[in-house]
Amino acid sequence: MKGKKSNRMIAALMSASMGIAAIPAIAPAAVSAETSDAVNKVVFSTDFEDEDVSMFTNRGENDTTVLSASDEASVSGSTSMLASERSKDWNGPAFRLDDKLKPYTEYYISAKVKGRYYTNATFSFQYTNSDGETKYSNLVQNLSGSDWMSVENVKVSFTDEMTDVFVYFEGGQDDLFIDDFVVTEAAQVEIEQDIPGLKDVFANDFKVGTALTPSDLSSKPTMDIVEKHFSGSITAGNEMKPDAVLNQAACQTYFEETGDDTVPQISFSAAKPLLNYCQKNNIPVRVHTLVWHSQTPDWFFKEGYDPNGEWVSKEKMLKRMENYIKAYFETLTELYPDIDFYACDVVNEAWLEDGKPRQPGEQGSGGSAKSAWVQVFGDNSFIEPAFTFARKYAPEGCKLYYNDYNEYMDGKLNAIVDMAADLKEKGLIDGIGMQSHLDARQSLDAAFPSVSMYDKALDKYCELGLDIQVTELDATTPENPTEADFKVQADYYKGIWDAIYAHKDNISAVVVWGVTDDGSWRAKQYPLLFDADYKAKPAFYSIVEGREVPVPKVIYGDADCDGKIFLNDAVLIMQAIGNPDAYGVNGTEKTHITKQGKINGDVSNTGDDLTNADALAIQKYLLNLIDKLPE
Ligand code: 9MR
Repeated sequence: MKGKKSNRMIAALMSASMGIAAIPAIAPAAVSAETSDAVNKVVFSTDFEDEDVSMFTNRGENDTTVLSASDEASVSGSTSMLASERSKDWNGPAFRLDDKLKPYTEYYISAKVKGRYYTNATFSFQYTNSDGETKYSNLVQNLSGSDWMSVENVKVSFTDEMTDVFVYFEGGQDDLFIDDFVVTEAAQVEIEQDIPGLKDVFANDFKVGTALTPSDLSSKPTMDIVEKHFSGSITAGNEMKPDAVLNQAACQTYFEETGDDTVPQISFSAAKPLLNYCQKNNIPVRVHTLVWHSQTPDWFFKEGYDPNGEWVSKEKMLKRMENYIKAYFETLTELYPDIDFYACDVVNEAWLEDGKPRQPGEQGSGGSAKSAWVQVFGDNSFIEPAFTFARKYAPEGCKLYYNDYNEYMDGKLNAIVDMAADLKEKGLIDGIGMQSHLDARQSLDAAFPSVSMYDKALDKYCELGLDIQVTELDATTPENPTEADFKVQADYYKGIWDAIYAHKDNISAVVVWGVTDDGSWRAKQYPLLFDADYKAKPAFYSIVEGREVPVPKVIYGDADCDGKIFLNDAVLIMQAIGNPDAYGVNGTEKTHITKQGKINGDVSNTGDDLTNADALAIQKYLLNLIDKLPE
């Protein structure tokens, strides 16, 4: 110890007008350069001048990395941390977060990294989920060069369901030097509470929801926005798609043990954090998606579940499809009996813009348009069995949708309408999912589709007599948007939303594809209603302006809000009193009493809490002992 100055664990306050190159944790996405006036706090910092590397470890198992203080290279002072004797790419210095930091809190991590001669390092994140599985994601890739490289203010956060949460450097096998490692706790952001909740404005019209990925769950402001605006419906952004659900190793093991290769094995471990959230908060879920050409592994269609195997026969694939859909719904409803899985995208994106099926082939081969389903079936004849099996196995109340993008373009639109009319006649389909990935561009004239084109598509789908859901709404600006671009985006959103509203009698849900711009799959084009600072954008205001939050109509006695007064209203009140955890306003049962139900049910001594007298008054009313409610 050379008695040098240490600045570890200083809780110094530091103004956060610094440039934040913020990359969301877990699902590394867009980089946004945000500034904020809020005050951030340094919670851990070391420049290794005290030669203490004890807060870091190697990555365990058989990681051979040895960590030491070194004066061979440094950025500040004369000392850094050296990670030597690395024998695998994945070996490297790691810093544990969950034993020092708080869950559901945003942190920024900065550090400097350098190879002895040259390096191509990656800064990564890992955690263990509630099933004991370890998940990894790359936060910053291509830290390449021979000099010091920086990771700057990389956003990380974690939930209380995650354990053994680490950030670490990896890549190559050469020595790595690390210096100036700083963890900053982001100032707590309060979302705007003085604006109307989107879901409340349209409460009498349709559900309003969004898509989430597990990384959203650890961001408190994101989830505050979800609760206020989007808690009418949640779609998993990726975690309920075939590639997330199908388990290749389990499929192969089942095949080896039974000789049966038609019973695909599935797991919802990726979706669990999201589904746990929906269950806890009583949020209805859209199931997205069962049968799709994309995000579906090729091995699912191959002999022996082997990506290099032969394609299976259509007969075998039909059996796999049935067993997969059966297992999907059975597992889901067994794990989450209380979640309202109210809609399911049974088939996604099967028609091309010219109204033809996709080209046959492996998913990755020659562009994203190819479909292994078409490869095995020869054409789009896999659609009908998919709906047949979904109808057979979906839980009661789960409506079945065909879902697609560019759904307003003639060729595709006509193909969807023809297909849907046929499926409707056979009683197999309930609705159309209009993804609605739109482009506002730089003027209303340039926007694609135009509002009137979108409106006409709505007309066509409505004529089918099926339900419609807007399933993935977003509308892009040009890159590097100006104020004027956001204004165009707002006008465009208003036009589109007005068109949707005009068809509201046929529309049961409108789902926006993400919460804040920086989390969008099209982040560079800022397509959503809230910005990276969690503020409502002009597009948000354009939708709610001129609209009122409807005052719910009180129907005295109608505690279950089904529009009728019946004995089950009295029963629900008694359940809510007797078992509030299950049936109270925040209850876990699907049939718990709602806030409105509580108001409706308060029919004796109005103004007090629900009591047995309320249940009794309803019974007296039903027996004609009193002639009106409240008594
Ligand atoms: O939002 C999803 C994004 O995170 C994935 O990288 C992408 C990969 O296919 O899928 C996105 O969601 C898609 C949705 O499932 C179907 N319609 C198009 C959406 C945007 O690509």
